[in-house]
Amino acid sequence: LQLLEGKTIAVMGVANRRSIAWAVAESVRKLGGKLIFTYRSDRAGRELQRLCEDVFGGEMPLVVQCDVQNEASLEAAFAEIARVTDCVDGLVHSIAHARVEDLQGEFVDTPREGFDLALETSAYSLVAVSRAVRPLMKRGGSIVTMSYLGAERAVPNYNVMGVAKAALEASVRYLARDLGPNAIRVNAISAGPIRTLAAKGVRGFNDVLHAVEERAPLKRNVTAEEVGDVTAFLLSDLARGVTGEVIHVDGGYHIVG
Ligand code: 0WD
Repeated sequence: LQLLEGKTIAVMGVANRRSIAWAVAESVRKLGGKLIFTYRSDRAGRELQRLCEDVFGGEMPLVVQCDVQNEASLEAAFAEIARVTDCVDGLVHSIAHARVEDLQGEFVDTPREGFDLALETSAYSLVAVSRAVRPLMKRGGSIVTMSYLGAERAVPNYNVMGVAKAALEASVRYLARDLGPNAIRVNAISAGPIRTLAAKGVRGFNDVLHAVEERAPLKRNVTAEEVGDVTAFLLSDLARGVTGEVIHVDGGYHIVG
């Protein structure tokens, strides 16, 4: 089944092989999509280079640096993407950041700088990236971002990131409204907890994993591959009627009391 054949998909946010974004890339590749990657840190860039060499061998995808907190970096990255490909059909935003000290203790203590940083990197970045990719989505397109239950509920320790995810999910709805007339769909996946680099920053993450195993209808945690597959679905024409939506890929955890 080559659901993404003929489509070019830009994937942002691979830090290493455990990243959700890398699992998304694997799903896209299996379904015949052509990939473009963006990364922030030099370390992530080297990791990505290694991962791509393993998987793509001779046919290396375009890999560009893009720090979403830096307007010049964003502009340069999308200018480079525009030089190499005339059309982008999908974009995966798998980016978030907050200071470790703001992901523990009481939310009420979050200082202004920590709040601003989390919201800028994790929520505003989707707005900036959507604006940058819009002119490249000439045949319409699909934008997918990664959220978490902390957007809807006050989850222990998730704190400022929960507020950032709430802003992210609201941004999905407003972006869907703006870009819909251009046949560009915008959706989020609310993923269950997955052991990644970013997850290491959240206090009590193991307890969260255990709670899902115990209480989720599927009685287990989800994998990055499962998130990758639903992302691929949202990127594909099978989801052509879906926009402004948040799909939970969490083993059903959010529905139980
Ligand atoms: O349990 C989890 N792991 C869940 C993650 C559950 C539900 C949602 N998510 C979300 C995260 O909040 C995030 O939005 O999924 C997304 C991807 O997270 P991940 O795969 O868990 O984390 P990781 O592998 O650490 O990738 C996050 C990456 C950063 O890694 P580095 O080490 O380079 O900071 O986000 C990127 C970066 O690649 N990133 C940025 N990229 C560009 N510009 C920036 C930035 N300013 N900041 C962070």
